[in-house]
Amino acid sequence: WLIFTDLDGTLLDHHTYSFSAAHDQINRLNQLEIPLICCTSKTFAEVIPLRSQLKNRHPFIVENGAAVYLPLSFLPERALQAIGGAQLHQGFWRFGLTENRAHWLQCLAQLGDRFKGLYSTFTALGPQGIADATGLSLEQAAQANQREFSEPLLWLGDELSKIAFTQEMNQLGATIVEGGRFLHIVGDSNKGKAMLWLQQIFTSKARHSFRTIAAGDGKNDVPMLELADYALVIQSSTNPTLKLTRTERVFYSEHTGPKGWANGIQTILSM
Ligand code: 2M8
Ligand code: MG
Ligand code: MG
Repeated sequence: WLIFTDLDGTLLDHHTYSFSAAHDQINRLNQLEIPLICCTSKTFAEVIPLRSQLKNRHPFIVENGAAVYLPLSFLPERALQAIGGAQLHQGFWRFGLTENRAHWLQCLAQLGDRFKGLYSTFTALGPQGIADATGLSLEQAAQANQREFSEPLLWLGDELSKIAFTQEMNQLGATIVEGGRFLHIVGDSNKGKAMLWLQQIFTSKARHSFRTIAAGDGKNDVPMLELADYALVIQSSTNPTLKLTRTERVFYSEHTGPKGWANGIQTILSM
């Protein structure tokens, strides 16, 4: 098994960011040596402290699939060279799968004043603004703002102008992904593509295939929920429950956040 999990609203409570209700299930996965792979909108700087709280040593995916990080010892030098594109980043190998943050900020700048006042970017909000919008501490908000490959923004306008904005950004090569609170400007990457990319690395390393579970609660999780062998859709406390195209091997959690996650993972693993 490989388990790919979203964090906010899935493994972490949407409001408190606590994973205590999933604590026992996380320990069970560690005992069973089932890799728990964080696949999140969060940044590298946010995942590092969370990973140590979770006692997690596995690779992880950040910024909605824009980059994959591997621990330095995860692959031998030869395998890294065969893949290509690895960059050393603060004690990890980073694989960027899309353009960087500066590129997406340039695209926004190209729109000029047309959507002025209808959104506020993370860059404009700054740590205090991000903390106010999310309930994160100032320190955590600063980590959320250390983005490498994407730019989240708070949409302040109506639905129609959001559609127009999305179309214009699409024409510039950007994709607009909805998270729990924010719109994320990303490239051609998503959580599903990054999951398959990393699954392939695990498969070549182990020389056997894995059954995969993806768990998530938001629209940004749909690509991985559609592609994994088993999908665990977590009930959201703020948005309508996701609808997937697939009907086979999909589980809908009975509870929101980490409680729903823990029960759902247990159900799937015991099948
Ligand atoms: C943002 O991500 C969530 C994910 O659903 C959202 O869009 O609401 C990201 O900026 C992330 O870095 C941050 O930690 C999170 C905080 O709620 O918001
Ligand atoms: Mg989520
Ligand atoms: Mg997320």
